[in-house]
Amino acid sequence: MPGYGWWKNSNQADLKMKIEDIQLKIIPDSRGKDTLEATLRSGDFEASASVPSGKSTGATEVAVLPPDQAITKIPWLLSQLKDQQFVSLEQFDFHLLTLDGTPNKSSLGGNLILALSMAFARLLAKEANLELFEFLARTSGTKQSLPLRGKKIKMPFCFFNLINGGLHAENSLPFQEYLLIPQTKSPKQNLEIALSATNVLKEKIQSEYGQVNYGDEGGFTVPSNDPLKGLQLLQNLEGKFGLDVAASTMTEKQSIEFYKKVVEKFPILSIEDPYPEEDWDDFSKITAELGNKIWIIGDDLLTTNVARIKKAYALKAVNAVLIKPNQIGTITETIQAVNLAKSYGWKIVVSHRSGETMDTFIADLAVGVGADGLKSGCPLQKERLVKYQRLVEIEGTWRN
Ligand code: 2PG
Ligand code: MG
Repeated sequence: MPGYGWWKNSNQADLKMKIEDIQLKIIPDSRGKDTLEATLRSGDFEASASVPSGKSTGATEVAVLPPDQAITKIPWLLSQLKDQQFVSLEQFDFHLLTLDGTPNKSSLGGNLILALSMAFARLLAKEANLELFEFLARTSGTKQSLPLRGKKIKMPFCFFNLINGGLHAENSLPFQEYLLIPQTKSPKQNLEIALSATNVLKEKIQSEYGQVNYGDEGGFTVPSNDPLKGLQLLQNLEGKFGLDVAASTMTEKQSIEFYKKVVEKFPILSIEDPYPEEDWDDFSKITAELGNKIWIIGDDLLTTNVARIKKAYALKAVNAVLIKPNQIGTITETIQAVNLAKSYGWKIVVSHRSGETMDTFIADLAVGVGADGLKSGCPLQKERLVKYQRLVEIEGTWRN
């Protein structure tokens, strides 16, 4: 741990970083699908990052380049980046956007650009002798948590997706995610609660259905068409509940009356994507009806995109946003989306994707931007667990 004075000595304006090497590897994600891991080197510093991929993707997400094509871009990219001095993450990211030159990052690929952006953030953090979450806090200007060491850090609630449905599970419930959201302020305690909840659920599902199966995010699957079944199974577990309906992937639309009843009957904290992603009117209606009681979270609706977030604010379509760096493709733009949503007073939930890697960047991002939640699937799958464990590590090491 760096000693006293770490803050004063890590003035970002003093940092200058030259990229000397880029390595790009193809690695398998949690579904066994190819994805990218980038490593950047600058002087004595080296940093890596890998990117996830979604299955229930929003139509307005940035383009993804097949990993083998991304590899062919590296010699040219290196020739463009070498010998340039970068003084900030923002400068580096905007340089990549200029090199890409397309509105949806289709030339270099949002996945390649994001892997480089994340790795560069880690390089800058290393050079400044900061933990990644501290670097991200400073970069995003998260005032309430600066300086982070020696003060109480705001930790996000954990959104544990214990029951998987929709596109993430075969022969399963119509809604994509049934989340348990324990309400203690400690990620360590919340993780313990979620892990013991998985034992209870496993027994319940085993005795009711005679077998136990798992979905893409490591949660249980349940062979039922009844959208309420997942919530009934969560009943009596410790914490509030969340739903990700992922309505863009469904054929049938639920009525507002249905959602009102759900909120009356269960301890609901949040409902994500209750309607398909171009259904702005229905989003506005449900936020008017239920927004004073629960979080209406926009995921496919907003795709971490500042223009869509502005539209949602104008239409009062949500009161919370899901933040996924790979929907927009750079960490700088991700932070812009967070800061805009915060200026509207919305809740911020940082999220993984259904195809994940062992990278824990989003845990640092959630703490760094002072998010209200971190959604990272079911802790029974290692790619999900490591992100919750990183929160526990931050809590144990840096929080008073
Ligand atoms: C979601 C995500 C992550 P996907 O809809 O919120 O849980 O799924 O990555 O498949 O878009
Ligand atoms: Mg979603």
